[in-house]
Amino acid sequence: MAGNSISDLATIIDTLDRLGRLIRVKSEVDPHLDLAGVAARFEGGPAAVLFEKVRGFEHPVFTGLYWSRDLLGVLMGKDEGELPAFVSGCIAKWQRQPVEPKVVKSGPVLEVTEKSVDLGRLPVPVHAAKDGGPYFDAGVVIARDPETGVRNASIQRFLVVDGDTLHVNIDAGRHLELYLRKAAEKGENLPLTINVGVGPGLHFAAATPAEAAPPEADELGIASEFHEAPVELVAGTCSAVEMVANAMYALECEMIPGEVGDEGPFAEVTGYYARREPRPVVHVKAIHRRQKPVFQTILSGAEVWNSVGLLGEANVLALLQRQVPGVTDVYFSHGGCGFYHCVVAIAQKRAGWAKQAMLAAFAAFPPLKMVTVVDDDVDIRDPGDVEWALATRLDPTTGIVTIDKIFGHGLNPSFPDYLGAKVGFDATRPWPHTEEYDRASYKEVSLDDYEIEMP
Ligand SMILES: Cc1cc2nc3c(=O)[nH]c(=O)nc-3n(C[C@H](O)[C@H](O)[C@H](O)COP(=O)(O)O)c2cc1C
Ligand SMILES: [Mn+2]
Repeated sequence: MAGNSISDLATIIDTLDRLGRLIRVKSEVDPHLDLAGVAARFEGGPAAVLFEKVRGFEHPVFTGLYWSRDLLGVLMGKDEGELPAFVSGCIAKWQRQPVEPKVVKSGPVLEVTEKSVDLGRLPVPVHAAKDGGPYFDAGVVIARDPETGVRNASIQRFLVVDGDTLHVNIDAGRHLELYLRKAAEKGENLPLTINVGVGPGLHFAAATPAEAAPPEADELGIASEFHEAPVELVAGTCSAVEMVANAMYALECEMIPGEVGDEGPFAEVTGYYARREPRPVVHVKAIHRRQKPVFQTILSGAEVWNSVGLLGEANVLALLQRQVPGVTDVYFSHGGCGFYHCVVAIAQKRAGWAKQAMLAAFAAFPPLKMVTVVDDDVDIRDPGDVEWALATRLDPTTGIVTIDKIFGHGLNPSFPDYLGAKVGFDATRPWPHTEEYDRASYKEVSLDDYEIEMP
């Protein structure tokens, strides 16, 4: 398999184990609620979790690869603060000169093809008490534009309805929604594959927002940048849509435009349940897997904040650095569900640019609801420091911008039917700077120079 150490999930799990970053749950765990309950206890911590024995199933379940930036940084050989710039650098390289995916003859995912399709044999967990059932929520979806044939990658949640049927949640504006509409116009069905158990390169390619990866471009190529080698696919056996050659599992599926069934509720990234509503039906035609697969699942919290959020952050950073002089850093805070609140650091060059930064951030990532702009002496990853800037530098009479009746993210309950209001806070010092706003600080010292008795 071509690619570096982060291009394959089995290798990643071994690496985590070696680095002391893997928690192994040895006891048998019930995939119905208990597995997620145990995982939640480790959410955001320094290690991912492998559930070795899942009640009623042969194969293990893995979670937590994205729930800590520290863990992600260790895996990618970067400091966590360098991640947005690293990610946006990979996307920029792909935008300039894409390394196209390579279709290879075979791969680990084709080691076993199930004789019959039975989703009930896969260890798909039920996460939260009111969830509508077991969910695939970490699979990379590959589809082809029915007009142009261009491939798209995305992640969607899929509710298991029966042995060969899933119901899928496709948010407004997603490329899969566009493809389904185009298939309907042509009177065709839409084939797709769901690839479960891949590395962060493919996961990040799939989570790259539409603003950075337009539908004309095959965004699977983004994974090639992370893998430092062309991403490898294998041909589909049911359609012209490929599968990820080294995924743990790949499902070949088909959607019939117009066909809908109830999907939800699902404990979502917002901390609320997504409502049960009629959404598109997906028919599973074939299931392929490795000989010894590991099923990957994601608790919709920190793992999404650090994937959709990190990718959004990388895109906003790239755009702002092009358009707004002085922008030094961007962070999508976790209190803001990872992608509703963007904090921007700016080394001001002129008055008025903090508000330009707000507008540019909203345009670069439509799910954002709030943008807070601070000077570059504020730690944008520390909510206390951001609050300090708001408390001491924001002029509420001139520094708050609101925009009503604007498109936002439908999962956010304050955007019913994708419509709501947004707010920007200019918490920067007045320009030109005056002494009153200089931050007080103490001398940098080394405690090694002193003999200190601690209690
Ligand atoms: C774990 C995870 C779960 C996600 N679930 C959904 C989902 O259920 N529906 C959806 O439309 N987007 C979901 N997303 C977000 C999209 O995958 C993401 O915005 C992607 O960039 C969309 O791709 P597109 O621009 O090609 O449409 C999820 C992302 C992650 C990381
Ligand atoms: Mn896309």
